[in-house]
Amino acid sequence: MEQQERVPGCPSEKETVLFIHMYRMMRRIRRFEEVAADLVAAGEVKCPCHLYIGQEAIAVGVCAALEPEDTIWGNHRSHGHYLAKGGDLHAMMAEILGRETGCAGGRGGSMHLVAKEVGILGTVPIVAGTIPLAVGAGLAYKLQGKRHVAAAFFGDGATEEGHFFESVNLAALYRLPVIFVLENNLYASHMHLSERRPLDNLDQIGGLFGIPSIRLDGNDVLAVYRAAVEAASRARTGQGPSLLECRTYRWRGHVGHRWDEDVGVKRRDELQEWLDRCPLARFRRSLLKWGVSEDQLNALEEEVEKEVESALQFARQSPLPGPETVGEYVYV
Ligand SMILES: Cc1ncc(C[n+]2csc(CCOP(=O)(O)OP(=O)(O)O)c2C)c(N)n1
Ligand SMILES: [Mg+2]
Repeated sequence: MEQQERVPGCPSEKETVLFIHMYRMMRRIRRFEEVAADLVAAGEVKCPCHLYIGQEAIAVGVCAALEPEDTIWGNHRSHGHYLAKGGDLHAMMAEILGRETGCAGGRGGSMHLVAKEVGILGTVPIVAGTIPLAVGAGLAYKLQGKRHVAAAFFGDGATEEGHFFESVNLAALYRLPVIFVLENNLYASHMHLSERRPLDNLDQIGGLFGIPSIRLDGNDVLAVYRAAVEAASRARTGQGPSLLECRTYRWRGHVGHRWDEDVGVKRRDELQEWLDRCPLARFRRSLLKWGVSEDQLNALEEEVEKEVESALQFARQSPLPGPETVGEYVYV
């Protein structure tokens, strides 16, 4: 970074290094998703893909606050969670193309990502399905005396499942080291929050169980990061779980590459407003303001572009699982 006069509120050099890394992660997710959208449109990706574009700040903000040994759990829309926690880009590209080299051997597709070596213990499309699993991991850490944290990423729709409440209750009661990351993108499939709930008050859920529960601008990566640092620190010091309601917006359709402008009560009018609140553009502007050079960011973006191209080439050249392996992994 060039020597600049420090303006108040300007991050330290160490923070700037972290923030540039976070921007790279956001950019990697965005670019992966754009390429995945094109592959879906072209029919090259056969599995359903629920794109994370627009929500990048949440995965990146939370994962930047976690340690490598901490674990995360995701849902059907988890490409971003996987990359943010350090999952291998090539292995995810191969997975969505159903290749043997994929992170789940090409058998899981977009909705079943796993990378134990970096703490991604599973993404599962059963809505709310991994929330109790994160609580189970938290219970294990507590019983084993480990200082790890388990984070569950889930959508607003998942709060409509009963076991979400059972999970928060158990984690609160036993003060388990869990972070509940509620990504409120205002939609569950094609229904807006206002068509599903009488009140827009999901941030109050934690209060019912006596745990911190806050509403955040989920498009502000630093707001998410700071809240996650606090939640992780509480978890590690035996103070129990926290719930972060991160407000955001799903840019693309529920599943696939389209924009879904014809669904939901207000989506056609509100989409542009949310595009204008792009979490990447916003963070990029902040980095420039803090003295990071345009050249450095352009170079970083170019590197990410090449990485994603290389992942696609790798995936396309990888073999499909052989028919003789069809019975593998079916029975333990
Ligand atoms: C138990 C269960 N019920 C219904 C579905 C079908 N389904 C898949 S995604 C989804 C909506 C989830 O909405 P939300 O949790 O807000 O996540 P988002 O898609 O907005 O990221 C539904 C109903 C499912 N996969 N699992
Ligand atoms: Mg949702």
